[in-house]
Amino acid sequence: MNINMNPNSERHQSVVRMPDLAQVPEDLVSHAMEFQSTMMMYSGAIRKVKTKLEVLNDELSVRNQRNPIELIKSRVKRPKSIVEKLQRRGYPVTLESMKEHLDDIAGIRVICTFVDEIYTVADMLARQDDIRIVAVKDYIKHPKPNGYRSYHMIVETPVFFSDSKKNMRVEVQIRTMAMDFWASLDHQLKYKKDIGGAADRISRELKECADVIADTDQRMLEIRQSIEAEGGTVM
Ligand code: 0O2
Repeated sequence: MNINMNPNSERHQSVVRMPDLAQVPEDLVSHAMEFQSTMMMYSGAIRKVKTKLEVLNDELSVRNQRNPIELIKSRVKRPKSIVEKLQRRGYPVTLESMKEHLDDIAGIRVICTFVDEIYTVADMLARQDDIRIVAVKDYIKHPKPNGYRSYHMIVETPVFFSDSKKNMRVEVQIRTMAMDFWASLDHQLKYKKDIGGAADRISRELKECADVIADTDQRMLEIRQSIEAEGGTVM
């Protein structure tokens, strides 16, 4: 592509011309601000639930001499993903519709070392009195047909702002490192559209890998339990 770098040329001006903000319709500006403020609330909810998980991790690591949580990742869903998900499900693409229909705008992913710790962390979070469990999907006991494994909770918790208290929903996905490795690759591969006739074979291979990973997770847990039964500790 040939781009004219002369700043005085008409072509250059057309490339760099910025929108005149005074011309941007007022309702667009107010919608943008409303969207930004809603996203700020979801960020607040993430921070609150993430802190709870960090405190639990600290407590468990003192008690068991081991960190059950390897890593906590979080994100607010990107506007493009929000629009795509609403459209895919046939909902209107509005802020109200997003708040009503999507429970994973605020997302936290907790990576545990061993499978049993997933349930320990989930139970401890669920028992807190300012956490309401909206839904649970146990894709570990009931893996998806493609092999996806993870423990999903939608939780609702009050978050306090300057002049209001809002009950905010957060999706918490809890999984082992091995499950996370598999899910990340699976997610990336979903965007590779040009695999054509290899799609069936790749899905089959991914499913086989998911099963091997689940078996390895189980065996690692059993090894840890054998060490503990002998009076040892796993750091
Ligand atoms: P992204 O880009 O990760 O945010 P539901 O709420 O029950 O109507 P939903 O939202 O599909 O339906 O719920 P589900 O099944 O609990 O899945 C929610 C999220 O789990 C997905 O979000 C993914 O993050 C993850 N997930 C579910 N299934 C798979 C899978 O087969 N492979 C991988 N890699 N991840 C999966 P999004 O919005 O689909 O995507």
